[in-house]
Amino acid sequence: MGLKIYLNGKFVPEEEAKVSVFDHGYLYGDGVFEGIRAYYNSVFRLRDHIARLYDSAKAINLEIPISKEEMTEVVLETCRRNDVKDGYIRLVVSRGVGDLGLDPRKCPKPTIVCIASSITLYPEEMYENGLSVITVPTRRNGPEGVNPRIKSLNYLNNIMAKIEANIAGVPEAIMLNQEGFVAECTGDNVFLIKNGVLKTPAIHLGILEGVTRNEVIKLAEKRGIPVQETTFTRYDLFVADEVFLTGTAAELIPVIKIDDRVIADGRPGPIFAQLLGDFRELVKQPEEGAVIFK
Ligand code: PXG
Repeated sequence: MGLKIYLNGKFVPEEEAKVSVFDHGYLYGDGVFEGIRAYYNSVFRLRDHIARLYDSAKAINLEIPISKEEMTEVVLETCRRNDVKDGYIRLVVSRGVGDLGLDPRKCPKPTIVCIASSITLYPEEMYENGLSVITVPTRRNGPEGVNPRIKSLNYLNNIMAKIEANIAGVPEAIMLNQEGFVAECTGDNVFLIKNGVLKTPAIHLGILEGVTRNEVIKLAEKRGIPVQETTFTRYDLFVADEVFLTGTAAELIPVIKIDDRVIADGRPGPIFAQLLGDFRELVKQPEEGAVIFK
């Protein structure tokens, strides 16, 4: 595709964008990342993604050697060089090159990569008709280990869940936390609507605090829809009036079947439709400091 990749301060052709096999991002999944969207010539909630990246790095004791302002410019310049006005951006900071031991003190320089490319979306048909999903045996890892709030390069927990979804022939898996409460999907947050109230798992249950999740909560509040960040079980999903998922890649996508239980009448619900409409309007509004081409 001839992309220009940002790699440690330089833009290089994608064929030359190579990282050492001694990078601890490769050897141990030791690093953090962000998946970010650009819409209509502006990067969506860039400030929030940069903040989350630095918070993730802080949590794993990884000092990013450039400032947030410089990182913001890295993202914008990567979009410009690749002429990306609408697309998907992957920002990765790994511990860097070390030796074969896992001690991060052997890695003096973090590796920073930014890729701006296009996005493969779920087919439009899935937004209109909804997804069938399952809950899976693999539980979300708890906050006492690698806290799910850290967007770390170690996604094995989620990949195990994704494999279980693949085996079942469904596009997403809902993961429960260690106590059996609903946590999140492999790459999306979960919402339900019951009797006009919008509910989503609280952060402390062990989930990633999704940028899209937070925007959907604000959009619902703007519409006067009561929102609860709370605790719920599979039962609450089965008997919900509506269920949908949120994420940078998926935006808002409806769920119409979970573990073979049809949700309500099996059609995407009206509150979902309103919120998706609101979200698609929201992404048209450029955020200050996130415009790609001035
Ligand atoms: N939970 C998890 C575990 C995620 O990885 C979300 C929720 C949604 O967060 P945002 O901030 O995007 O609203 C994510 C992020 C993919 C892919 O290719 C998806 C994510 C990350 C990396 C890749 O589908 N989702």
